[in-house]
Amino acid sequence: MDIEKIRQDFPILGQTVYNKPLVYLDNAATTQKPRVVVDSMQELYYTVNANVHRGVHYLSARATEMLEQARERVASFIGSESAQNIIFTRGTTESLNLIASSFTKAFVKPGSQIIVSAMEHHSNIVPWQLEAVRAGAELKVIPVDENGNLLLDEYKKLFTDKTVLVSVTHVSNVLGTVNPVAELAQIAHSHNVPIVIDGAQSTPHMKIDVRAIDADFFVFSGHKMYGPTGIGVLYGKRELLEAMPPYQGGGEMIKHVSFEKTTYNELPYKFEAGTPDYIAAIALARAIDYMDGIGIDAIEQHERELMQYAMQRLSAIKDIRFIGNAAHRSGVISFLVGNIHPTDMGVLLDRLGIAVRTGHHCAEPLMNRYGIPGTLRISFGLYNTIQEIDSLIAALDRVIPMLS
Ligand code: C6P
Repeated sequence: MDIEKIRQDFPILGQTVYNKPLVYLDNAATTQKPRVVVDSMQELYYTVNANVHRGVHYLSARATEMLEQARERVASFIGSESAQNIIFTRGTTESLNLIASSFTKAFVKPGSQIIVSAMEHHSNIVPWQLEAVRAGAELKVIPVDENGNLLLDEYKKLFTDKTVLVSVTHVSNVLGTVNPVAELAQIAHSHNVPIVIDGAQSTPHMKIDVRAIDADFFVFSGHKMYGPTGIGVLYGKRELLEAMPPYQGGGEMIKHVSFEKTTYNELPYKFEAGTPDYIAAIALARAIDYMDGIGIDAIEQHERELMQYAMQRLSAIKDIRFIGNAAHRSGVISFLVGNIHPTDMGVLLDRLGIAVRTGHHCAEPLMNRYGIPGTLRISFGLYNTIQEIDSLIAALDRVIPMLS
């Protein structure tokens, strides 16, 4: 990978903040966008903008065709059996809310049990709580060990004849743990229970094959993988999506409407009420092309090297405590130093041009599990460099004595 050449594709990375070169290590929150993605959005607005699936005119037909090509592109990117299984949403959060709402209406009864894990993002906890309260269902939680691994034996024990669904993250946004999702799926399926995989933190970093995982649902956000904000994906198995009622009502999701009875459109349109963000969906396909152009394997290898180098340099810091030390990790490193508050460190690092994230990372139950208020988190993208890690270490060497 020619990182210097790649960095030229991301104009934002070339700037200085507080007169310091920007070192962007907050990629798990959102990634920067390459020119091809941003330019494609401008070009689409200038040349093909028209509402999709509605018009008889040239532009509408062209925009519709491009949206459907983008759906095909997303389908092939994650190994979906068909583009009909791909629903465009606003992001991971909306995808999870959609599943929670529609799946619950179809399959959850008073007393039903839904399994999540202790390392979930709030987006994979709160939608289930909202629905569980309404339906009289209960959440059960797979515990994590000290290193940030899911306890598989405990997971197996959580299943009862009331279990209706498992919903777990592929990669933890705090610990970086890559969960054994194919194994989790296989265990769920042995109890005839479907599984949702939150791919928000895996799709930017590794090859995804929803059929190899045998995921019943797989969700992710475009903005975390070099695509635009406001677009996300929900993959679902056909028989489940067919059995679930629509999430929102409105245009496009219907076949016929009368005041007596409405019938619904076929998949995937049944779940896409209203005008979709077709510009962002098409630009997401450009982001996928961009990642594929570099090669997902090359990205994974580069980020692995960054991770190893960062772990080696960070380990030399006195009183550092890593939160998350699983054998299989990706994308993020979370840590604390002595009893310095992570936010204080983050604010001072910012002044030195280093962008990191601090706090609970929308995973408060996980913070409680480790008895900490939050962490300082660095997270990698395909354009980060070894020199940037050196800059981070140099900055930490200045900041830590000031706060100790
Ligand atoms: N995590 C982070 O800095 P949205 O906001 O819908 O694109 O993604 C939500 C989400 C769901 N699951 C996981 C595992 C996530 O990491 C996120 C977003 C960001 O860690 C923002 S809190």
